[in-house]
Amino acid sequence: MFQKILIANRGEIALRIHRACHDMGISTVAVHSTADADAMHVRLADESVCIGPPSSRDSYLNMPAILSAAEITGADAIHPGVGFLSENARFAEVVAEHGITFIGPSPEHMRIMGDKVTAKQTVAGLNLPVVRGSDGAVSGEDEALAVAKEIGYPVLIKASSGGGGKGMKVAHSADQLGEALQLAQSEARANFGDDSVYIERYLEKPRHIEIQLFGDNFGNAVHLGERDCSIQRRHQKLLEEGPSPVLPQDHRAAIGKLAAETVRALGYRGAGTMEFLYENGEFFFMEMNTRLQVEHSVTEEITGIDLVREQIRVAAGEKLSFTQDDVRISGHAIECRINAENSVTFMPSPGIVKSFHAPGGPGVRIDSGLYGGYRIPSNYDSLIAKLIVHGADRTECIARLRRALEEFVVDGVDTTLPLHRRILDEPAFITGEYDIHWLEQLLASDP
Ligand code: MV4
Repeated sequence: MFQKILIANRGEIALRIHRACHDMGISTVAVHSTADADAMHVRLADESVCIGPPSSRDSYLNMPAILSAAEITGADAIHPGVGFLSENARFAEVVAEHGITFIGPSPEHMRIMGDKVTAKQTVAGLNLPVVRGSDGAVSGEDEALAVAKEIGYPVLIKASSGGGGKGMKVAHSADQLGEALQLAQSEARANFGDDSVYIERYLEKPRHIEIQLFGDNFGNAVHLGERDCSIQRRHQKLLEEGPSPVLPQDHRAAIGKLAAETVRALGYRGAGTMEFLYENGEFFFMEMNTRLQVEHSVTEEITGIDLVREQIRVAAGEKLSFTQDDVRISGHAIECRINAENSVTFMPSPGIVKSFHAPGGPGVRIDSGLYGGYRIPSNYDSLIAKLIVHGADRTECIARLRRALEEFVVDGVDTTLPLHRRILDEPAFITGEYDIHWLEQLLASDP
C-alpha cells in the first residue's frame, strides 16, 4: 500500500481524499496556488507545496509543478480528484513515466471515453443501448437530411469534440436542419477548433440517471446503483439523489448488470460513471466519466462503501474489497451543492465568510473546507460545501434535508441555500416528477 499520496486538487474534494488517506494510515501532500495558502485542504495535509499563482492554468493544471511537488515530497501516488487533470490521459501517462502511480484508470480508457463518438461506438459494440443516430460524424447537409429521415425528427446535432452542451442544436423538421447544422458547426469550430458534428434522435423530456461503476485488475466489475442528476441549470448539477425516485427495480437491476458487464469487457480499472438519459422506461448511454465525481457521496451514503478508499486500493493493485453480492442499497440519500453564488442571478459571490454554521444530527454529512474568516477566492468554481443527507426512505431523507437546510448558516457571501430550500417545497420535487429541464422551467416562470 502507498505510504504517501499527493492530492492534485483543492476544496471539498481535496479534503475528501485527505480523509480517506488518513482513515487508511496514508500520509498526504497538499498542493495549492498562492490564492489557496489558507485553504483547509492545505491546513489538514501532512505536507504542502505551493505550485503556482492563482490561475488554474499555472497551478492546478500545471503538470511539471505537480510532478516536481510529488518528487520533492517522495509521494508514491497522485490522486487527481475531480475536474482539473482528472481526465487528462497525458497527465496519467507522465505520472506513470515518473514512477508514480496515477489513481485512476489507464490512459487508454481515458482516451476512449474522452472522445464522445468513440465512446458511443465502443459501448454500443458491447451491447449497451445508445440513442439512434449517425454512425460517427456527418459530412454535409445531404447526409444529415438522410440520417434525420432515417431516425425521425426531432434530431439533435452535437459537436464530436463537445461536452457541456456546447455546439448542440435541435431540428424539429427537415426545413430546420440546414440552419441547425450550420449553427452547430460554427459553434463547434469556435469552441473546440473542430467543426465535426454528429446527429442523434432528440429525447425531449429525459432524466439524467448515472450508474456508479468500479473495476479492478483481477477481472472484477461491479455496479453500485444509480444517481438521478436531473436537477441542473446550464449543465451545472444542483442536487443529486439516489436511488432515482422513478426507476423500477427491474430496470435498475438490468441496466446495472449491463453497465458492469461493459466495464468487465473493457478491462476497466478504478471508479467510473456511465451517464444515461432515461425516457419512457428506456436507457440511452451518453458518456462515461473516468474519474470520481462530485456526487459520489450519494452512493457512499446508500451503500456504506468508501469509494475513495476503493480507488486507492485498486490503484495499489489490490482487489475490490467487496463483491456485487455485498452491494446493498440502503435507504435514500440527497446531495445539495452549496455554491457561493447569488441564488437568483447565479452571479459568483467570492469574499470573506463571516460565519459558518454547519447542520448536524442523524443522517447529515457535510463535505466542506469552509470556516469563519475564510476568504473564498474568485479564481475557481463556486462550490463551497456539499450537504449530503441520508434517511431510511425518501420521505425521511427529505424531512432531514429540510431540517438541515434550516440550520445551515453561511454569512458574508451569497449562496444557493435559498434555492435548495425552495426546491424542497416544490410539489414536483416531492413527488419526484422532474426531468432535465424542470429547474430551468421553474426559474423561467419567476416574475
Ligand atoms: C441529449 C439530449 C437529448 N437527446 N441527447 C447535454 C450535454 C451532453 N452531455 C448531453 N446532453 C444532452 N444530450 C439526446 N439525444 C439532452 C441533453 C441535455 C442534457 C443532458 C443531461 C443533463 C442535462 C441536460 C440539459 C440539456 C440537454
